[in-house]
Amino acid sequence: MPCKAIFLTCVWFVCVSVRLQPLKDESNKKTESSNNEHKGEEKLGKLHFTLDYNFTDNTLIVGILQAAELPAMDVGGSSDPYVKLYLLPDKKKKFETKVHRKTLEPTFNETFTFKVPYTELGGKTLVMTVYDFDRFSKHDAIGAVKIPMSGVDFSQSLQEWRDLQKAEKEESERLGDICLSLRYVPSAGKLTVVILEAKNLKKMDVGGLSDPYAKIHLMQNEKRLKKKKTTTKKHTLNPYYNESFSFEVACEQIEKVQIAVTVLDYDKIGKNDAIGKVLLGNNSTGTEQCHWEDMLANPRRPIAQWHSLKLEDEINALISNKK
Ligand SMILES: *[C@@H]1O[C@H](CO)[C@@H](O)[C@H](O)[C@H]1NC(C)=O
Ligand SMILES: *[C@@H]1O[C@H](CO)[C@@H](O)[C@H](O)[C@H]1NC(C)=O
Ligand SMILES: *[C@@H]1O[C@H](CO)[C@@H](O)[C@H](O)[C@H]1NC(C)=O
Ligand SMILES: *[C@@H]1O[C@H](CO)[C@@H](O)[C@H](O)[C@H]1NC(C)=O
Ligand SMILES: *[C@@H]1O[C@H](CO)[C@@H](O)[C@H](O)[C@H]1NC(C)=O
Ligand SMILES: [Ca+2]
Ligand SMILES: [Ca+2]
Repeated sequence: MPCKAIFLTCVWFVCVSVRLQPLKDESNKKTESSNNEHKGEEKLGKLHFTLDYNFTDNTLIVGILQAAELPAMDVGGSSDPYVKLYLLPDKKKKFETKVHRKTLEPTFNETFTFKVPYTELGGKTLVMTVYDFDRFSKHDAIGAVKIPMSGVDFSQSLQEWRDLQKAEKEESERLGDICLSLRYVPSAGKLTVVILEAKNLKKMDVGGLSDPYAKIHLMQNEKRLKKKKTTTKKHTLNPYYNESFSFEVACEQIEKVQIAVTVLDYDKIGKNDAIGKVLLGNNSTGTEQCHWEDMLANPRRPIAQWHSLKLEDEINALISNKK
């Protein structure tokens, strides 16, 4: 491992170590209180949602209204909740709400639409998971509500509060995480992307490793304007890059552009496979949107953040839901 003495990655380590201590205390407290109740049930808060089925255009409409009594996941006694939802067994088509900063009682008030024939609906399970957003580490799942569609009466619309249950471990299909920093200098019209590092990348090669590199596209209206790429790191799932790329983006243009970062596995023979992607900027969603907004709100300052890599169709589904 190379020395990671640069400022940006330092911030990450500091934050994580500051976070871990109080979190431990918190979980100790939780165990005590649940022992006292002698129910063995953790209080994870609750979620208010609606369910409707539109028989004309065969869509399941899920309204994520609000959450309440969420546990504090961060130092300072708060959380930054957002909700991810999908219809099992299809995990590729996922939706997510906006992140709400520093609150245990978020009002989301967003609706999401799954296209699914009524005859197939019975075999599916709606999963709504509340996460705590964290800039410098993996996001913690607070809890989830799972609803088998076979048990729902769709002759009328359903509106309900449900207690969050302990969420299952992150799906095994994880593609990995990438840490990058964004910096925008409006006066110079300069956008700088630093690809810092990636970790826990998916194994793409027979030997159980990958040869990752990242491609960075500046895009507008789905058109690629500029392309850059990092060096390739051989035989690793945790590459360290610290490579910087600058793009000229005028002030009037910055609200309209996107940065797509794709991590690929280099192969000597054949096509290089994409491992996963993140999309920042116009039309981005969830934590990516959060990062971009922070960059715009802090001109001249590099803002680093971890992101989970996503599949191309997952991103497209998230975007098409936003329009
Ligand atoms: C990361 O890149 C910056 C800018 O090029 C450089 O100043 C710094 O020394 C690098 N850090 C490491 C650990 O390579
Ligand atoms: C179902 O969808 C159709 C087509 O989008 C729309 O016209 C209709 O109002 C919807 N029905 C309900 C009950 O929302
Ligand atoms: C939720 O959204 C609807 C429609 O966009 C709006 O009419 C309503 O006022 C919103 N409610 C809250 C509590 O924000
Ligand atoms: C944003 O999404 C809309 C609808 O999907 C699309 O028409 C538009 O081109 C997108 N904007 C950019 C900058 O990609
Ligand atoms: C994204 O770009 C479209 C036009 O391409 C614009 O209508 C929309 O407001 C932009 N969205 C944001 C969040 O800036
Ligand atoms: Ca947080
Ligand atoms: Ca390879």
